[in-house]
Amino acid sequence: MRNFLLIASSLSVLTLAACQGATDTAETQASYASASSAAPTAQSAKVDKPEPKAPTVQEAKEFIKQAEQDILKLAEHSSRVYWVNANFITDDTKWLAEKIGAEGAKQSTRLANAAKRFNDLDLPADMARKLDKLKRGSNFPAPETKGAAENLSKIITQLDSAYSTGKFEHNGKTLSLFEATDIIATSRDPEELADVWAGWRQISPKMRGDYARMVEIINKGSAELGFADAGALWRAGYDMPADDFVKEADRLWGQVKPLYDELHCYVRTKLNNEYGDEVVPLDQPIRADLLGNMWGQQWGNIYELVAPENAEAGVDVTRLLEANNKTALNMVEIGEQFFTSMGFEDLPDTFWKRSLITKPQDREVTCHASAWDIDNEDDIRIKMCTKVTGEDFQTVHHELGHNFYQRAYKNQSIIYRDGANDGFHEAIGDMIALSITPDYLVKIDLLDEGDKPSNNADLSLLMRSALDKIAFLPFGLMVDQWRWKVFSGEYSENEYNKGWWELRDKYQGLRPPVDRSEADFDPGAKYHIPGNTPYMRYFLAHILQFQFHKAACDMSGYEGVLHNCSVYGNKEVGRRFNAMMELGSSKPWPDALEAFTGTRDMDGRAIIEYYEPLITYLKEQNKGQTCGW
Ligand code: X8Z
Ligand code: ZN
Repeated sequence: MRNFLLIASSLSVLTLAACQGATDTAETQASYASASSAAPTAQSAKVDKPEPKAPTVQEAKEFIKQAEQDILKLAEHSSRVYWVNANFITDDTKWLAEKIGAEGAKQSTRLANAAKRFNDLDLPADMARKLDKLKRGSNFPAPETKGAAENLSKIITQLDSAYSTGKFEHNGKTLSLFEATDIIATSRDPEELADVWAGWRQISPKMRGDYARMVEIINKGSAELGFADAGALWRAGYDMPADDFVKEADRLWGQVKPLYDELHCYVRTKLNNEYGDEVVPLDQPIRADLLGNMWGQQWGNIYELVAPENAEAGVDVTRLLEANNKTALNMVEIGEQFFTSMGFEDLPDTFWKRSLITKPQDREVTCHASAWDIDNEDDIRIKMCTKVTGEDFQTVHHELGHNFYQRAYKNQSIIYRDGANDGFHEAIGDMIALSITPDYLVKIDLLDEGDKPSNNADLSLLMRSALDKIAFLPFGLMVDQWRWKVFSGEYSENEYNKGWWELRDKYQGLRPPVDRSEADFDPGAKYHIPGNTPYMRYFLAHILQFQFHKAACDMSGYEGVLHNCSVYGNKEVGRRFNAMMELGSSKPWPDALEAFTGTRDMDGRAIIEYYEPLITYLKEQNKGQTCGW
């Protein structure tokens, strides 16, 4: 399933994408044989019923070895199928993706169930960890019922392509998300914004029935794996009890929520100045279409509307890229150069030959950016419909982070070729992008020394960055709050949209620009819902990347303020970063975190330190305002 390859790296991804059909591999025969045709004991012979022999450590070892081989074998095949499907969406490539997805689903279910056989064995920690990962199956597990894997795979393929090929009419023109995104980013006409915002959401009502059926199937699959529902399965992937993870996410949100509240208050006031009381009433959630992003998840595109008054202008990376005639390809080259400056090896030639870097004109592709590891060796690639903008410059670094991580852990067992937790995978490239400071831009000749802003521009730089990173936090949190409630049945099929807006209101303080009802399915208009990618990872990544950045700056001996630190060219930081990355998921994530940062806890204090001057400024500006919604 394409979704499983979004970053082609999470184990669940690989087990589903990679696990081969349940029927006839040598491993299946071996494991079932030993379970069912063991020599009967004297007692069992009497009742003519063989008693299963208790499995041994040696058998567990052989089972794991065979599972690793099976996973690897299917991983490469399915990656190639998904790659072709995502790069040429046609009925035929959908058919191929459906088939291979079903095989993957069946194999991951088979391995998960077979691994349970060793539950009562006292095993070395590493073997127990591998079995535990196998027993969690995939994030979208199919039950063993005949035909379930095929049904699930068909729905997942269909949802993904419905999103990726979605189009709507606006002012007599047919728009895809690619064009609609630009209008939302640049238009300041509330009517036009509302129209395009609602237009894009016409693509998703037809997904609702499929989505509900998918929830039913994966809940059943999760129950067979021993989880209350698919949400419980997802929450179990963090080296701690699932309930503790919920508390952990709440704790982190509690650390950063005060920042978001200040930013929300400030931005609402500025938007009120621009659009007036009717469009932006000061005691209401903010209209979601006014924030420069189709989902109101990153607000950097409205920087001009909210720029701090009297502060020196910062750096506009879009303008710099344009002024220097940089192409999308150049942006990727610059991103690669950052990693190599830290001691990472060049990307392979195949990366440049096989990646998709700009949107093709002649066919349907999945434009949502992704990074791929095709052969679990060195055939790494990105797929992006890159625009020459500061926003996509960030995304390029984000995607390359996935690729460099994949390469760093390639010598681990296939079961461990994954992030320490999924938040780590999303944080690597973002951490690098935090080093794109004015000094760095001068070093790589994108910015003239004479145009470099002075320290008085810090506020502008921080505001631009906070509009993306702080604004993102509650969105990063609410997407899976919604899914968890859908999976648990708290939101039933006829409450999907109501539930979505309940959480958009609660966490983000946003409201829709036009009336919504259950005739809409707004969650389906966000890639990761039809694309079936868990989302909590991005919330965690937004905490972790600042922790990584602080640790990197500390170890480089840097002494200034965090937001001006760049670790460009620092080989020692690269070496230590790699030491964390090459672990993959072979150790519990606190071990990996400790290897790089020296601490075992995720912690929101680094992000607060980073934005410190901005927080002071926002608090001053918000004085006398009634904040909240
Ligand atoms: O989906 C992504 C990446 C691919 S893993 C482009 N991101 C999230 C999103 O676009 O919603 C990165 C930031 C959040
Ligand atoms: Zn990513």
